[in-house]
Amino acid sequence: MLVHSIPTNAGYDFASDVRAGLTRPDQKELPSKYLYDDVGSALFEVISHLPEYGLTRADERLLRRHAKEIVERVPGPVAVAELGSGSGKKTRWLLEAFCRRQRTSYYPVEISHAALVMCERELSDIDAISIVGFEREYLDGLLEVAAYRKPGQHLCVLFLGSTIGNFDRAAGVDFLAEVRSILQPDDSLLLGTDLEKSGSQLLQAYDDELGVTAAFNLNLLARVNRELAADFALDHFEHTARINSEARSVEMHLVSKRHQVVSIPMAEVVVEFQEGETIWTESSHKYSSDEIFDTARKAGFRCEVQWIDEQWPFAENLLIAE
Ligand code: AVJ
Repeated sequence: MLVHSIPTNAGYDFASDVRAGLTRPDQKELPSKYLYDDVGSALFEVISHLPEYGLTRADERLLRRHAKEIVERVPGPVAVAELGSGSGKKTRWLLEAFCRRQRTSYYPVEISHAALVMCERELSDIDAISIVGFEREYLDGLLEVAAYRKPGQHLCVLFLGSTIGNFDRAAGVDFLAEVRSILQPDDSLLLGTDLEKSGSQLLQAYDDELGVTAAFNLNLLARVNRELAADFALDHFEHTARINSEARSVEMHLVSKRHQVVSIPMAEVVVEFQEGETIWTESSHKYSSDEIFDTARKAGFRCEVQWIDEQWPFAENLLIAE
């Protein structure tokens, strides 16, 4: 066992993204990737245990139940990269199966330092594993991982938890095509996708009774306060979840409860909010099981196998690079 971490080289600029998002003429927005600072990652971890939010448990069930078969279907020998490892808990079943087949290098790519540390700690006891974590954005991290590839070694990329859903459908295809461009034929991508379900089930999942998702969403404003010296009054904003039936997504917004002016010194901007105006912070697109075959093809993969959970509509899709 070896655990090693490559620290951040922050390839993003929080201040300019906040400024750009909050000065848009129509719908104000903040990019959802900023939900995951250390506090936000910890809150998401709690969300994944909520009874209303079945997504993570479905993902885990599928990986646990089918780990052996998934690994048998992945062209080897492989190094395993994971985009957004989170705590690493659900990856255990897969990595144990990989490590039973061969000694395996695992490269988690994760923007949250705390999540990366947790994941390394969680998985370091697996026999025949070596872990090198990259504190990077997905594509930057994957490019570095690909540079570590040994001759004859395939890459298997894990993109679990339906993070793909945060992109709209077209951007999702573009992202997968970018991943594909870093890969070689017969490399693989295990893609987790949340499937379509009823509006009421989605609204409960994204606006839970305890208010954890509300805290997760509001933490984004708290983060702007902490890191950019802003003066958002959190109790003047309210979390809400909305169904977008045209996009087949559920959206999170922060609603301004009154007319207000907020200054964000380190983004060099002052922002005015009307009563009822919202900041759009996340979209979570839901897929039909069929369209994933088409999505894969458009991005230069073929979807070889799909495993679907019976309790909570969710699919694990094994994509092979063509
Ligand atoms: C981690 C992106 C899959 O979209 O369901 C959970 C994040 N947002 N509750 C999702 C989230 C609100 C989650 N993903």
